[in-house]
Amino acid sequence: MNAQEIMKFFSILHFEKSSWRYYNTSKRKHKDFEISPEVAEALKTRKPIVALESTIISHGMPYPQNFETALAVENIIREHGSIPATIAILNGKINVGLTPGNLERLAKMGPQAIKTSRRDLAFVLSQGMTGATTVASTMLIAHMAGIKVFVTGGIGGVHRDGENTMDVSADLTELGRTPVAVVCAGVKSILDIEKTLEYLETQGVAVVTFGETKDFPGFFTSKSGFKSPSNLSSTLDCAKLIRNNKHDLNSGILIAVPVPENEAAESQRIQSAIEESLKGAIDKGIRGKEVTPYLLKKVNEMTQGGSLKSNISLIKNNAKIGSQIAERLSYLEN
Ligand code: PSU
Ligand code: MN
Repeated sequence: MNAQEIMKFFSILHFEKSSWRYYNTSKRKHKDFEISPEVAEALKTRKPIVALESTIISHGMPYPQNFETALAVENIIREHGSIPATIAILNGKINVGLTPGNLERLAKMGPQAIKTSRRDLAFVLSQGMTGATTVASTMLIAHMAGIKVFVTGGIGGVHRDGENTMDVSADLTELGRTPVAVVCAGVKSILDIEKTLEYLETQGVAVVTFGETKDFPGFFTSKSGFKSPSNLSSTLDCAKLIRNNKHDLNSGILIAVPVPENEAAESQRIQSAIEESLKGAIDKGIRGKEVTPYLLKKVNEMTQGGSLKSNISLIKNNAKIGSQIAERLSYLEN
């Protein structure tokens, strides 16, 4: 820190009672913001970094597959040139970059960790709780830490019957307001894919399909039957998109990578499991933040782990592509 930075640091400490303003203005210096040595070093030396969410670990997959996948995904990111930064809230502290021990702790906690979206952040932090971050809150924290690329499996969206329930994931509004590129496998048909794409347009989110086709992927299947506004077929082109977005706009980007054909789940079996689970959710009166985890769990049970297997392969594929995108972006920026 030079003298000017030190002055700024203390003036913020002195005048900013609200820790949120403090995060925004001084980013990495907050006492509740723990950055792992590996990620801190990568930020300092401008190495490519890929953010990862933690709700997928606690609420998206069962133990021990969630732990094994979290470790494997981090390694794939390293193998393809970037540094992984898994984000979570541990005992009221925002952590960027988790130790394997902490990844395991979250994996074992499962839904006992609080599913923490943007709305829940202040509560979880103020109560010193342990929270797993969703796409929305992971984007927000990644942006504060200076990370521009984020890899996950699938994002939240407009739920079926969302026009009546108004159940629209905060992931979509976050994409509209936070300049981070989210690499995912599209949107699951537990959601209304068409309305999700409409809502992303309303929010001004740049949506691209990675590859030769414009079809927006349907998570378990490479095609959802709905079109993306555009497609890009190289990781360098994705990096250029991120670079231009960053210069001119403040909104996010969604890069949808179709599941590799040989890993696609048996679509008929998954589709009927989804329909069945949706009925179950309505009958049981499952609402709000419980809906997505409930459906993921049920679909996995009903396909005897078939959906989980496909889920794991596609997130690994996303990790590879996302790491390459971050690497190309860093090449363009340095
Ligand atoms: N979709 C998945 N797996 C997941 C999620 C969604 O296929 O693990 C998680 C992500 O963390 C996402 C969140 O941000 O669920 C969305 O929840 P909601 O619909 O309540 O916003
Ligand atoms: Mn919701």
